[in-house]
Amino acid sequence: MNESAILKRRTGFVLELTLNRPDVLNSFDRPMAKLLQKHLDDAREDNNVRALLLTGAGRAFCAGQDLAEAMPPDGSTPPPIEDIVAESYNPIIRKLRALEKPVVCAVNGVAAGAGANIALACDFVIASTKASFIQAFCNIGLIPDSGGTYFLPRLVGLARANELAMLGGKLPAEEACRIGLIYSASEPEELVADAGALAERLANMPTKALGLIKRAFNASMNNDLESQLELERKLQAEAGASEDYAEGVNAFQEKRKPLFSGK
Ligand code: T3D
Repeated sequence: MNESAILKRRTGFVLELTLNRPDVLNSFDRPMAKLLQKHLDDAREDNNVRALLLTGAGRAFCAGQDLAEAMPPDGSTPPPIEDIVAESYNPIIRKLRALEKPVVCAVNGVAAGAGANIALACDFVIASTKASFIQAFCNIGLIPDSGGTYFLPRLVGLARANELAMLGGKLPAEEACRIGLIYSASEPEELVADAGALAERLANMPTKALGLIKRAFNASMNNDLESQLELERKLQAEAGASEDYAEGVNAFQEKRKPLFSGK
């Protein structure tokens, strides 16, 4: 496994992962997809990681599937497309959504195909005003994968989802922000600082509660109100048993800033 395809850096409680194949706009081949899966597994297990920051090296965030792997130019037999989806992208999306820690995606440049949808599966997407989002799939005769058909209509409604998925155009970051597809847009020279500050802020919040919020929102996509109320009752019991809940209330009563441990 070529470990340099994703760079890893820890600052405080934030783990930063940088997609690092800039010559091919950080597109994913299978080893790189497996490496991201491994880093997500490690992040889940490491109690000192309380927020994840995902970004890309060079001028792009990620151009999705490496098309040279999907259809080798030398004419050799490509891996079955359904295997690529099942082994590369579906596990990444599942792991991102199941990770009970906040994930910030700093989209530094174009995010296309699976690259766009991996970003949208993160909890906060903050993009450079020079970045854009392209559901590039239909431009090459494919359908959105990596959760695109799930998240797009939920995030922006069917009309805009149809536009993005069926016309495959370039959506600039500020427009993506305006329609509610992403959290915010930053000037290019401010993106690193803005995304880092957001990740650091999240990493010092009550991690357990943030994780439970994520679990509740994941479930709410498919639940009716009654099921969701019941789930909230159970998850609130979990949150209420955390050390951070005790600290939060104590700090309030003592009129000081809380110091959350993530436990
Ligand atoms: O098996 C399966 O396919 C199933 C899985 C599907 C998941 C998917 O993600 S399907 C969608 C795959 N992605 C795309 O179709 C996007 C393809 N790329 C583009 O449309 C454009 O590159 C961009 C709009 C993203 C950026 O355009 P631009 O003009 O800024 O850059 P460029 O010149 O097109 O690309 C720069 C280099 O990156 C170029 O290489 P070169 O000529 O300098 O040697 C280009 O070939 C390479 N590159 C860009 N995207 C990919 C790629 N190489 C491999 N795979 C890519 N996806």
